[in-house]
Amino acid sequence: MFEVVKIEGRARRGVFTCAHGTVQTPVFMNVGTQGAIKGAVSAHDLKEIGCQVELSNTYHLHLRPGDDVVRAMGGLHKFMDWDGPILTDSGGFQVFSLSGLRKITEEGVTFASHIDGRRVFMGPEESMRIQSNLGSDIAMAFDECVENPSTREYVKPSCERTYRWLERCITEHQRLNSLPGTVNPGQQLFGINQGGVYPELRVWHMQEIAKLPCDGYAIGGLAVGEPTQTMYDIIDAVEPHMPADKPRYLMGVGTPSNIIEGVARGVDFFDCVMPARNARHGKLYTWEGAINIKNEKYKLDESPVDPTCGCPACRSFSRAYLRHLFAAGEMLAMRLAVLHNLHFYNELMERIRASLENGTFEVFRAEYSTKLARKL
Ligand code: PRF
Ligand code: ZN
Repeated sequence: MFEVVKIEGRARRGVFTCAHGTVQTPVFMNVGTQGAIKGAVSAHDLKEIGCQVELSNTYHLHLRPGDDVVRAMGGLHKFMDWDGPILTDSGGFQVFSLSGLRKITEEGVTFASHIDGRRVFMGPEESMRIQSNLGSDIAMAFDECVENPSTREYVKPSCERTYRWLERCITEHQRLNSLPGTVNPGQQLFGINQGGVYPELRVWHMQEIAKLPCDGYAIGGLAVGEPTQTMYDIIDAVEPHMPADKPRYLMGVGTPSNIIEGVARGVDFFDCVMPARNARHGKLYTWEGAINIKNEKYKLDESPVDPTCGCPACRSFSRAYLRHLFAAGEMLAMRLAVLHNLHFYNELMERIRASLENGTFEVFRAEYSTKLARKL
């Protein structure tokens, strides 16, 4: 269930309800690909840094430990001890970005596991069964994410097939939810828009999937090689055709300014590995712009990463100490840095939501969309 409670321009402040609670939107989902956030961060830490939704992956958990194992352990919520909302991606992206040789047919995709090279088949039904075994609150449709730019000759039949895959996902998802003993019978299903960088394919695909009974709609196939402005143009083209009463999710995006610009274009859900990945490389966000904590200039800096930040790292430790941990290759460096960056993203969303409530989102956007892109 989704309710839009405030609108400013095209930006929406909403409340999404699922089997494990309510989600205040716009929201950034924290990516825990394999049931943990990279950088030794557990589900318990996620609570402390203001995370609302945890995101895990069908592809990874199917290959290891196996979705049958997760199901036998009572589902992903119990397995990782996170009782909040979980969204699982379908594998439609990871199969294309991580696995080696792959063969796509109408049935689905045969690919080589990135772990041991073993051949695995995944189609819409397999993806739905895996996500049902994981027991996530939101399952994503099985799609093909093509890299940009791909030719129109490739993209057109691909997004037509992704449409047919969605029809199969819906049928299988409804069947699984009504089986006795299903881990999470309240699981919802989001469809995914594709169509490369071709506005007319994007709009056609969106209009078609909007007629199918999905609980929400995602825009996939962006932030995969196209210029940022092209990404914004595609969102602008697709958004008017997305059902206004359903949540909208921009997959795998992005930087703080991408998120602000996405919200301005009517997007409600985001996810990205970037804040965690940047953290592990020492790139930390502040409200004045990003810093590289490994820089010599922080050697004797007693201030926290961001003086206004309430994260576990900033509450206790100086920039000088974090810089030292990075230089010494301590695992604690990763952990503190990841906690800070994820907290920053969650706070970014909090501030966006507050500005929407006050009717000052455009003021916020004008101040921060470029400021947060600065490198200090
Ligand atoms: N499809 C799926 N997951 C995704 C994407 C997609 O297109 C993207 C693209 N940025 C990220 N994650 N299923
Ligand atoms: Zn902090």
